[in-house]
Amino acid sequence: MLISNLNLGLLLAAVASAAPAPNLRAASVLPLSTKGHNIIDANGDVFHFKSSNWPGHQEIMIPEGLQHSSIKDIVAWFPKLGLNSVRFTFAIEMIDDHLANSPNQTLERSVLNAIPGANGTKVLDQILEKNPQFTKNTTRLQVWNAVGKELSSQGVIIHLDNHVSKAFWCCGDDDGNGWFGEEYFNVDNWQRGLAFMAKFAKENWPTFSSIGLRNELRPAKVSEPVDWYTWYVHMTAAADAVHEANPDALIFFSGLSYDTYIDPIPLGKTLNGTAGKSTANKTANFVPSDFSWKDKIVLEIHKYDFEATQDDCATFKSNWYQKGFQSVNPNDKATKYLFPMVISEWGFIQNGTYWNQTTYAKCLVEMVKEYQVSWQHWEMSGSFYLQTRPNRTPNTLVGLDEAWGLLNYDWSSIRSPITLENSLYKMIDALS
Ligand SMILES: *[C@@H]1O[C@H](CO)[C@@H](O)[C@H](O)[C@H]1NC(C)=O
Ligand SMILES: *[C@@H]1O[C@H](CO)[C@@H](O)[C@H](O)[C@H]1NC(C)=O
Ligand SMILES: *[C@@H]1O[C@H](CO)[C@@H](O)[C@H](O)[C@H]1NC(C)=O
Ligand SMILES: *[C@@H]1O[C@H](CO)[C@@H](O)[C@H](O)[C@H]1NC(C)=O
Ligand SMILES: *[C@@H]1O[C@H](CO)[C@@H](O)[C@H](O)[C@H]1NC(C)=O
Ligand SMILES: *[C@@H]1O[C@H](CO)[C@@H](O)[C@H](O)[C@H]1NC(C)=O
Ligand SMILES: CC(=O)N[C@H]1CO[C@H](CO)[C@@H](O)[C@@H]1O
Repeated sequence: MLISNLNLGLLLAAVASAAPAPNLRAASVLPLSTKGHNIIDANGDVFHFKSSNWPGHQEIMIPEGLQHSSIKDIVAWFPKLGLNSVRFTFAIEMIDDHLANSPNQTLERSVLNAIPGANGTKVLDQILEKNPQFTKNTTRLQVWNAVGKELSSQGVIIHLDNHVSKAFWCCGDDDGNGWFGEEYFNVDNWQRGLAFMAKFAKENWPTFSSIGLRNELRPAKVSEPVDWYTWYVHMTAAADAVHEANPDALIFFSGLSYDTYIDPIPLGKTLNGTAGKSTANKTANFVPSDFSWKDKIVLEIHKYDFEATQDDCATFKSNWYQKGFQSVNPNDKATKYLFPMVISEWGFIQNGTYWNQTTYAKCLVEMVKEYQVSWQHWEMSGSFYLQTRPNRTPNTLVGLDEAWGLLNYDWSSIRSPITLENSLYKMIDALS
């Protein structure tokens, strides 16, 4: 963002007049709730998430980047880039370990179990050097707590996202994390973990606002039946658990097929089971007034550019609209229920040219301008501690660069200023 002299002047004036600290300002807009297709803050004003993702769901199960930078410096990037919030991703495995009082939760065991040998020792030493408030015995949850507290003290609104059950890169077909009842996706542990984190965040982080029930649900060969009826049963039960643990939190509902569509919910379609399976002939209807959390429901959708789109923006928008944006259009006769929509993942390679190689970046901005929906960019991270992907050779890479990250490899500066000027900053402007 170009900080003009005028903005700088205002900033200095604000500092001089002892404006409330960012933490108090941010916390004072909470809790959030919904009204029709809007998210509204505690003062009744429309609120938009302008976020980037900060992953913490991979093998080590602590937020990425701590071997390169202090928590304080990483958190400072959010306001510096003009973002008001973070989508903070976690694994259910972390809560399972915590509740089992596992010895593997310490920083030392977390790092060395994930990266055995000298490479792991080096990462551990770097984390402790950059963040000397921790020791080898600090637990994952203590690290999370420190990060959440720093986000709160710098006024960054916190949205938690349950990204996976078993902690590794998300998401692939049949990777065990994709659908209810799949190899790692134990439904009871998932609901317990969501409730735990919603409560933990409420008790510890003044700027905690919301939680996403599950990232990118997707088909699986061995799991409960993959259908909207099953979605309804488990997602509404999870929302009950979250709401009981933290009645203030917004609850984000993702759709099917890697969260690329959720239109049956705003359209009020019957949610069906699957012929020949245990859900055959079963149906449900997602009627918001049925739920005690009716004013906390937010829909989320993801959009990437896998088809390298060259569509003009009118085409891009009308195709995408059909996937769930009926929820934010009171004038659409097909819309049965209004809900706020959040584009909870979008992004692309930050290499200085891709933003203009397809129409994706430009059309996303137009979509946000037209429908005034919140968004959460993928992602802040310049690199990962390690990343294991089932279908890649080698499976595991230590210290992998993240070419899509807003930050560079060692999290010390912006990776591609021209890309930011033509995407992230325009997405911010689209909501001002
Ligand atoms: C701790 O991690 C080690 C190494 O991965 C594993 O063998 C052990 O079973 C784990 N212990 C618990 C209690 O999870
Ligand atoms: C340690 O990491 C480097 C890359 O940073 C890699 O080349 C090497 O194979 C790793 N060693 C082990 C034992 O995994
Ligand atoms: C970590 O815990 C172990 C076992 O309880 C203890 O012996 C050791 O002194 C602790 N180390 C630090 C740095 O706190
Ligand atoms: C469920 O089945 C009914 C009847 O066939 C159909 O009208 C409806 O569109 C189906 N729902 C979804 C979400 O496809
Ligand atoms: C589902 O409904 C069909 C048609 O009414 C019926 O033939 C079938 O037995 C039912 N299946 C189950 C599992 O109830
Ligand atoms: C950026 O990435 C795109 C997609 O991979 C590629 O086509 C393009 O050549 C890259 N640009 C640069 C400068 O490397
Ligand atoms: C796809 C796209 O947005 N292309 C643009 C790339 O930049 C040139 C020059 O600024 C524009 O004319 C293109 O429309």
